[in-house]
Amino acid sequence: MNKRVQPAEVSRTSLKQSAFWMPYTANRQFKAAPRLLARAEGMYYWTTDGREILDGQAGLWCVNAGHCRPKIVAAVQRQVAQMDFAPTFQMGHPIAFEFADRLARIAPERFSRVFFTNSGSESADTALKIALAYHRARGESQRFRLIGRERGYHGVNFGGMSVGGIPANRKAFGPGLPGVDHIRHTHDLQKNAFSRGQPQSGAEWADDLERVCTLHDPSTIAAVIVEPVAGSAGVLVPPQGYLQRLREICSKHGILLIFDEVITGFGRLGQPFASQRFGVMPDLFTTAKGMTNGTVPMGAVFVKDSIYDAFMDAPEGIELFHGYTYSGHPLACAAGIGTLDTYEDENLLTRAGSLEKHFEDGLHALKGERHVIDVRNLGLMGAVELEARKDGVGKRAYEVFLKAFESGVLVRWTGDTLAFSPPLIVEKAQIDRIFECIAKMLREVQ
Ligand code: PXG
Ligand code: PLP
Repeated sequence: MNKRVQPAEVSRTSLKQSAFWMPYTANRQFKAAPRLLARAEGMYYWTTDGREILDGQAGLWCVNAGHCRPKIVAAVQRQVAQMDFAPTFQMGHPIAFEFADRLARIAPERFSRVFFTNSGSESADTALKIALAYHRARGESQRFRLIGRERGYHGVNFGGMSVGGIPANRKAFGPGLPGVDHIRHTHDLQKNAFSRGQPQSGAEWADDLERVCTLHDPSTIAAVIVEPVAGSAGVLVPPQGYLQRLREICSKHGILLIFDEVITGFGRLGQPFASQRFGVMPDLFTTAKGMTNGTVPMGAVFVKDSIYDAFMDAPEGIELFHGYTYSGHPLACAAGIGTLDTYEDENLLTRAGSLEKHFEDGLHALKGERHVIDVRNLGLMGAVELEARKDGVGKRAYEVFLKAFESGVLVRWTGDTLAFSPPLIVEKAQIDRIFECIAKMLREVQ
């Protein structure tokens, strides 16, 4: 597997002037000392200088079946040669219908309708718009408010940013959508540090939604959007009973509950979707990432039949004035079908369940290592929170990330939290290697 890769055309010196404005990256720092990946297969990347890197973050939480899987590669190759693009506005192509039907088959019962987008951000904005239009279609257009949660991440477009709750993602971009409010987050180190799986304490934090309902009058609220497990903010696992309570409050007030399953969807928690793992059903849920194994950008919003039906009750004509040029793109659909085939062949959508205990034990063995103030996990999602160093938040975790990469292990860092989400094909020995590497690096950093 460890074939040497020819260095790409970019050299270190030329990158300094490169035209590529990199997303969510310290551009000047990176271009001065780049980390370049050239090839991938299974659990591994190879850098441009031929070093093997164990992928502990499934690309960016998306490569759930591992890299360059044959059925996905072949499906995309076939499709690109057969039909590169076809419109889905007032036109169709069979593969988009086929993929939507395949998706509906693995979704929870009564979620048999799928709206295609091209990313998690577009899924979030699409779900919020469907929620508003649904209420209007039913004569409740006074429901215009959208409620998110502190520390939530719903992508970077204006809707998702507005309901999102990570300060750095919001502060430079003005007031965002009107009519948005936030409920409190569920992170409490004093009560729940080092919880294995769902923390015991904190179901009552869902009652913060009642506070927001009282403040605004619940009949003005269209929807509440939350990640079942918050990913970007550093793997925040919902306390036992929390999501159930959120569901009850939404149902009581006629508010739609949206789960953002962009990370939790497609097997990350040991079931196809988090709603199945928690036994709590939203009204809509958003997906992306693992839907095509990251191969071609795509996302989708799944809606309950009753929501779709409300639109179809309207007089003949376009029922929802929304859609993207690339909604249902043929290459993405081909990648998605190849992905579902791979997940099914290898039972990957439930495999996280069988590895969860091993992953949890390995991760929690980091308790007691220097700087570690919390360890959290569910399914194959895990995080280690470090004490921030005096010279700046995030500096210590960044150093661990750099050192781990130098020694051949790729993990994610966000603030002072290290996050772990290996592809669902990961073997136990590879899980051990990731955590052993992190333990070693924690001993080496200041
Ligand atoms: N919702 C959730 C819950 C996400 O995790 C998005 C929406 C947006 O998806 P797109 O495809 O527009 O990026 C995400 C994406 C990280 C990290 O470092 C997380 C995401 C993306 C990039 C980095 O944790 N999540
Ligand atoms: N901007 C312009 C000028 C357009 O014509 C379109 C689509 O036709 C868009 C933006 C939206 O692009 P997309 O459908 O790829 O999201």
